[in-house]
Amino acid sequence: MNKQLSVIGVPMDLGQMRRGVDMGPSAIRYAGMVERLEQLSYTIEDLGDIEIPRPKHQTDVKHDNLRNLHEIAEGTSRLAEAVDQVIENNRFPLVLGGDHSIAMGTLAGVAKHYNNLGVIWYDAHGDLNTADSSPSGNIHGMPLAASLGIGHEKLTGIHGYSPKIKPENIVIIGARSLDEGEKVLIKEQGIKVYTMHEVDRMGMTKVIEETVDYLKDRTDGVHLSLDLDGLDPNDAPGVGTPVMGGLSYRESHLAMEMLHQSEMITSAEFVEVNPILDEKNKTAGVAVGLMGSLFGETLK
Ligand code: EXY
Ligand code: MN
Ligand code: MN
Ligand code: MN
Repeated sequence: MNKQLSVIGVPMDLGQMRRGVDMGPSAIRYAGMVERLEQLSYTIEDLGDIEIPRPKHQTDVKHDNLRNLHEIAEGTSRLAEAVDQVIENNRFPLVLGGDHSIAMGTLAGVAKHYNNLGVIWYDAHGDLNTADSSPSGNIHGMPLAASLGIGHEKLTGIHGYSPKIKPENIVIIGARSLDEGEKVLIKEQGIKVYTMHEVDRMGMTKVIEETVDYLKDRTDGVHLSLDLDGLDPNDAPGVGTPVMGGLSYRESHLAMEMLHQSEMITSAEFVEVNPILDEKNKTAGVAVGLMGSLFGETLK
C-alpha cells in the first residue's frame, strides 16, 4: 500500500436531512485517526476540510426532487479537484465524510487516473437512485448512479467528464435496503451485489475472496467507499439512515483485513458518521478501527 496518505475532510450534510453529519470529519479525527495510522508507519498529511457552500434559501431547496443540487455539485467539484491533486502527487487519498453524496466528488477525482477503476461499495443501501426513482429527493441516495453517468447532468458531469466508472467494475456489499428503481438498475447494468442474504449464507471470508477475484483482473485500481450504515446499528449507531440486520463489527474488520492483504485498495472514503446521533463517538471510533485494519493493523 502507498505509505503516503493525504486526508481530506468533507463536512457535507446537504445530501440528506439530518443535521450533524457535517461534523463527521472532526469526530473521526478526534477518535484518533492520525495516531492510529502513524503507528502503522504511514506518513499522513491532513489537508483539512473542503468548504461546502451553504444553501441560499431554505424554502426552495428541492429542485426537481434533487435537494440542494447546486450546492452539492459545487462542494463535490471542489472535492474532486483536491482528490485529483492528491493522486497527481502520488499519495493515497483518504476522504472523511460527510454524507455519501461526497462519493461523486471522490470518484470524479480518482477515476480519471485509471482506465478501469474498481469500486467496493460497503453500504446498507445501493445509492443508485435518480431524481425519477428517489423516494426522498436526497442526493446521498444517488452517488453510485451519478458516477455511472445516470441522473442529472450537474451530478454526472462533476469534474468535467462522465461516466466515472463502469457497472461491471462495481461490487456492493451489505445491501439490505434497495428501492424498486435501484433493483431494476442493478439487473439492467449487471452490477455485482452481495446482499445480507449472501453474506449470511456464504460468510464474509468467501464474499471478500470472490470480490477480490472478481476485481483483480478487470481493474487497475480499487476505491473503497465505506458507508458506516453498512454496519449493524448496534455496532455503528451514529448514522442518519440506520437499517437493522447489518454487517457486524467483526465481519467488517475481517473484510478490511482481507482487503489489506489483497493489496488492491488505492483510495478510500469513510462516510455518514453523524456524531449528534452517536453514542459517545462510538461510530467514529469504529471508523478509525476499520481504517486500522484496512491499513494493515494485526495482533501478531
Ligand atoms: N434509498 C433511500 C433514498 O434514496 O432516499 C435511502 C438512501 C440512504 C443512502 C444512504 C447513504 O447510504
Ligand atoms: Mn436553489
Ligand atoms: Mn451510502
Ligand atoms: Mn447507506
